[in-house]
Amino acid sequence: MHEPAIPSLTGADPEVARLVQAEARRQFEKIRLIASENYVSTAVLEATGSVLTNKYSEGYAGRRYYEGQQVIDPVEELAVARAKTLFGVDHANVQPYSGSPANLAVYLAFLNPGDTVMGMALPAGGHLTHGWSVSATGKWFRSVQYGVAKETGVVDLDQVRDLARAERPKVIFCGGTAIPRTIDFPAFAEIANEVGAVLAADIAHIAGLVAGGAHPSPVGHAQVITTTTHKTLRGPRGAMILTDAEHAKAIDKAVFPGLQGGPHNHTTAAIAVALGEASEPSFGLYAHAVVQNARALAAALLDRGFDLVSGGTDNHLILADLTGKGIGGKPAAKALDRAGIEANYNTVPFDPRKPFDPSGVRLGTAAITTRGLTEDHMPQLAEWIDRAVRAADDEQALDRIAAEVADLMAGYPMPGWA
Ligand code: DSN
Repeated sequence: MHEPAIPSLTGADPEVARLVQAEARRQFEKIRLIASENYVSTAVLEATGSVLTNKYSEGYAGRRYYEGQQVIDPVEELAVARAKTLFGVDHANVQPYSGSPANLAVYLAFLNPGDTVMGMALPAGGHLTHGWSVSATGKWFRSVQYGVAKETGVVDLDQVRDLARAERPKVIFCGGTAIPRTIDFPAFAEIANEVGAVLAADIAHIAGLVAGGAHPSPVGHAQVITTTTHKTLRGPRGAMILTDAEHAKAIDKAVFPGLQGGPHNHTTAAIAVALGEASEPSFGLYAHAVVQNARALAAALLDRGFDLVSGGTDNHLILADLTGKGIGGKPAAKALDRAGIEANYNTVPFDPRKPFDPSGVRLGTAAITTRGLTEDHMPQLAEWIDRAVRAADDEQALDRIAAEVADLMAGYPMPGWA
């Protein structure tokens, strides 16, 4: 049963309640390896579901366009203060609705349409909003894109430097959505300084690892840091922008009134709760365990002949190229899902296949670590993944794996399910 219980919803709208219960059960029974997902605490769920959703509060604390902010102002101030302390930054804006709006605020703050932005190409591991062609950021700005070296699968900083010197971008993005290795923030900062660009570090994937000391921090290197709050940071769906003092005002103006109306105050409260949780010593242990689990899973997959981009991982994320296994990423992800193992198909660098039918799957260990799985479970996970990929057309074999998976996960509690 969903926890907190949902008796009012069940009475008022049994159809929606049934779907919520079904999703809670699904999350409980599966091994969730989608690298951008996690399980929030029951406290975060309660804050998200609170009456704060009823309130409008355009503006910032002490400077709102609506009355009745006696409670909302301290909520937002608390979230801001916790973000500043946790990450050690001068300024935090906790209002962006999610990661893409947070990144758009960087464009609005520091670029005019047609100006040059540089980011990591989507197929190399970047994000749509780092200037990829189909995104507004690639259509309305002059975007130049860097990638990874073919031999190593890791970002080619010489290429980044050469491109930056030639193209003189006003903003450089580092970070992305499918980067299994440590991001070298000091090296990016050196390049950005040389060409006079603002360095924006998008740490959406690794924010929890940074907060927990399991990945180097971009603070002191990137003037602007964007992040979602719901991946390794384990908060509600939302985002933040962290800046130094110099870039604070431009970012605040870009978020509101530049891009957004009223902030989602129930989300702001839940972000504050998650930031409080991430300040506890136990969160540092969690962040390190996420990385240990990813390393152990990568090693077990390599033992089973999987080809991993960059040869492994330094963080929570693994990108497997399934070409050698004779299956595309999409049929593999569908087979894994039927086998109770949730992942997403993903392009790999230099992928000869199309983005909607690419060669890879992306795996992450943030959610299973929250459930309590350890390095000792990773060989078993790799065995199930291998079996599922081999038996992709055999529904009975996949269902047998799903039953084994559900059996294991039944022993590991899930916040949100009782
Ligand atoms: N959808 C996010 C992810 O899965 O990484 C990025 O937008």
